[in-house]
Amino acid sequence: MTTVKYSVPNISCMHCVHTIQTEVADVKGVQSVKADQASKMVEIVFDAPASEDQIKALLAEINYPIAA
Ligand SMILES: [Cu+2]
Repeated sequence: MTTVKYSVPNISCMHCVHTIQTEVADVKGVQSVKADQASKMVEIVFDAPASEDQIKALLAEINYPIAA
């Protein structure tokens, strides 16, 4: 099990939080997703077959790219 924490500057409201949590939770292997509006951070716990590259690509695709 791997836990990652990303800064996602595009989080601006509860709708963003909901979208991120729903989309990332759909990835096979993802155990939990916690997006936080105040800190603009997303914490994700996952296992194979999910990968960090896949999660990063998905976030970019739904318009919530991770801060460089
Ligand atoms: Cu929003």
